[in-house]
Amino acid sequence: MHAIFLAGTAGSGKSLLTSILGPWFVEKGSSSIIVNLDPGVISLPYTPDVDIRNYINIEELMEQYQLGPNGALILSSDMIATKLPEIQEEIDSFDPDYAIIDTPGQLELFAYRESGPFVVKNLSAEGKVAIFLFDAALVSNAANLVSISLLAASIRLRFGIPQIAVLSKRDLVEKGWKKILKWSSNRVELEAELQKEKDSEVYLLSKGIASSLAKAGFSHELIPVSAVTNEGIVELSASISRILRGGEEVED
Ligand SMILES: Nc1nc2c(ncn2[C@@H]2O[C@H](COP(=O)(O)OP(=O)(O)OP(=O)(O)O)[C@@H](O)[C@H]2O)c(=O)[nH]1
Ligand SMILES: [Mg+2]
Repeated sequence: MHAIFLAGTAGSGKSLLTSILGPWFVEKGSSSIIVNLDPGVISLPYTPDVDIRNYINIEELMEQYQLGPNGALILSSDMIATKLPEIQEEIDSFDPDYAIIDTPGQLELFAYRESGPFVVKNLSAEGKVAIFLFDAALVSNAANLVSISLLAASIRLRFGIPQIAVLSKRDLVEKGWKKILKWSSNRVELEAELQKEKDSEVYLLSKGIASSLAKAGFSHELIPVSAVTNEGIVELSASISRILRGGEEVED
């Protein structure tokens, strides 16, 4: 079984992309299941095969520990790791080729407290990869692109597994996505764009971060994807296969 984690800022499109990827793998002849790791989610665009909400109930936590919604979200996030044995057993009972794992909307709770990285590192799977979603709506200017790249690098550090960078909601930036891809793949273009920044501190900081990420070998060549029109899914799945199966691609 290979594990594919979907991560990204709140609302970046993790759940919708999860709902597309699951059936996509099945259509291509692999078995896949969808795992929801978000204890706080109310409605999902898919029916999960494995659901953390069967183990953690936010409303019960609020009542039991007299917590407000934020306190309950933090506690529920910390509890995810304690449920790993049950989640693992459920996933293994399906014996799928791929487990597509949708992570909580509150990236900072999942990634920066101990629980999320524990689950990512300790889930037992043949191969693991994280898809990090760059929300097209958030990276339409160069300084923002750098700042989300920094977040992606930070998530790479926290999870400790290979990462694929996706420009999500590509259909929402019909004209702008090519520009974003150009910045993400060409440092000269990126720096030229950053130079237009009026705030000199923002300019210097983003230029320095972009340069450090490049020096560290952290490349974030973005794959533009739309979970509405399905554009980019073929490229994304090829990239997943390259990482997980060492180049042996899912039949197209
Ligand atoms: N146009 C368009 N809208 C999208 C796309 N992907 C997601 N959306 C919309 O963006 C909103 C958020 O999508 P979700 O899939 O719930 O995002 P998420 O990252 O799971 O959100 P949280 O779990 O709440 O952080 C929804 O209204 C989706 O319909 C896309 O590719 N194109
Ligand atoms: Mg979601």
